[in-house]
Amino acid sequence: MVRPNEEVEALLQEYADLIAITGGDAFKARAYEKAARAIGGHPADVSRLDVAGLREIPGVGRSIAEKVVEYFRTGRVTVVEETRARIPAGVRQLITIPTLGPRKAMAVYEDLHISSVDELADAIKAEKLRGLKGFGEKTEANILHGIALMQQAGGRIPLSTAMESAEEIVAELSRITGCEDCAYAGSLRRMRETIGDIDILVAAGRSAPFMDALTELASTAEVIAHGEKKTSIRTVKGVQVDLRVVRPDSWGAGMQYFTGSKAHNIRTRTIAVHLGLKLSEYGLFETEGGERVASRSEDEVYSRLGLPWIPPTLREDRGEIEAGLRGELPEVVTESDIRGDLHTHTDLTDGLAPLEEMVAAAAERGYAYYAVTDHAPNLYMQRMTDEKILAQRELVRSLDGKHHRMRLLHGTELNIDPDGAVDWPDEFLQGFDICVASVHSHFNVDRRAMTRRIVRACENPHINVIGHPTTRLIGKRPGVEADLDEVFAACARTGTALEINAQPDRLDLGDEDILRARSHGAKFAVSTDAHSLLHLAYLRYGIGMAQRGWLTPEDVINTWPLGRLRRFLRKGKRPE
Ligand code: DGT
Ligand code: CA
Ligand code: CA
Ligand code: ZN
Repeated sequence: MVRPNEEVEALLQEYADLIAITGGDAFKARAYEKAARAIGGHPADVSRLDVAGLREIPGVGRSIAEKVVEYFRTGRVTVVEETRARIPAGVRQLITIPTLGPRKAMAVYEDLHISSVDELADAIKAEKLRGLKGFGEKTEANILHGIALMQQAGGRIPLSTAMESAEEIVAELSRITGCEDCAYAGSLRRMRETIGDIDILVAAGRSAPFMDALTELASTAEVIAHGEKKTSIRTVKGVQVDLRVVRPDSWGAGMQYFTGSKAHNIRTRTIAVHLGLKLSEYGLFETEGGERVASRSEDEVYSRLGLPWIPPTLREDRGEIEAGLRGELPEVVTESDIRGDLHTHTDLTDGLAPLEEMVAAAAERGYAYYAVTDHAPNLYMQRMTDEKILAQRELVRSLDGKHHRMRLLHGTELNIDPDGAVDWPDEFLQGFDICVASVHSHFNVDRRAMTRRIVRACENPHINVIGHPTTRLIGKRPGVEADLDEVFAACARTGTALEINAQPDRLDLGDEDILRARSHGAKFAVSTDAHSLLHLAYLRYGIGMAQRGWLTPEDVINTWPLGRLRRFLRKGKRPE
């Protein structure tokens, strides 16, 4: 199925449901349902059609066609957003139960005033749903199963989901009078790949206005605790948010404490004790006499402990304390060190945007260079051909240096087949400026074969980067079975970089693997694998992983000036 079509199908189906549960016109709801199915089953990619083209799909009229165009232009459809906002938060949370569905959600809300998942589970157990039309024993079992599924998946959420929610909440709370500082802390600030809950800190004299505001946000579905020191809510997406308000003079100590990790904090507290001090979320105090010696900034707190300020991404007790005490903390790579993206797609394969738009957006980010790496022929559904990629190369050459003087590299993302061979012969590969090579199929070959397969790709003189090296999908698919130490050593030996793929569901390599690969002396490319304009901004998550893997700009080839990068891409071959 074509991905954009699937997105539109889901969106129109949701809109049909929203119309139904807000008591809208039943005919209209059915029309949207029909159009959703027609678009879902349409063989061609609907993101490339204009209003006239869309209207040729059966069941798609002008108004629906315009919404589809709006969606691909702006990423949202105004009326859908507005309708969503009219549904009570509790019902929106109920709708997220995979086996309940919008109409039943509305029914339990209206008839039984149930407005949270927990209340619904309790009501089922107390057999309170038995009287409702359309609810039998089987439905009940089904709903309970759905709740269980949701709670399993709801254990930890992706970094990007948490980041989007947290940034919205921080922006809201920062607007309130009396707010001197507001930021997210916890595992989110440390950029862990998944987040248990979001921790937000506010510095202010009075806490009540912030605590109240959090419980009243449009995205708040449920209030778990509402107090003076701490308030916890659950959002409509099922994410828990903890808010603490601290006095401005203990902001630094509060941030240090609530950023964690717990393991890191145990180390800092122990150091404090050895110095005759006591460290808490309120500050650093003298054990005798209780005088406060540091609290206003994190810097002050660390400094009084004999440590430099430690980047949050390193605070996992993985050697950062020792390195800090010796004055040997790494200068970790930051987003602004990145000079270009080395793995991106266009609508020539499965990207959403044309080359010109991707290039213009990349140039806006201030990149010095940018690689276009569409899929190669062996990923059959992408229908790549020699002619198409060569025509693209012409276009790339014609745009080279045209946007803010950004230089373009023409590349491809090859498929590593089960033997370690790739799509094109050497003579053809020769023509690319950069080749990324990835495993996209046959994930289950045995460990030795998988290791040999990837090592062989590294030994190919044209392959520069191993894309998403483990192929894991966080929470969905484990990484491939391979002797990663052997792979990492091969990368270091052959001058092949390991990708840190910044797509939030991949984050591949992850932090532990990066640390291992780095110990073998391998180099890295932090790339977005962007399939749309918006994906270019995923870079920050890849940078989070790179920092957690202690990487410096020296380790990351796309922080290097173009000349040095080009020498690396030649892999020891003589310049042509
Ligand atoms: P998460 O939410 O599971 O992704 O991970 P964190 O690290 O955000 O953990 P969370 O939300 O339980 O607590 C936030 C931070 O607060 C944590 O990283 C360190 C600090 N903290 C919480 N409880 C304790 C504790 O019992 N002892 C110490 N030393 N620190 C704590
Ligand atoms: Ca947390
Ligand atoms: Ca928490
Ligand atoms: Zn790929």
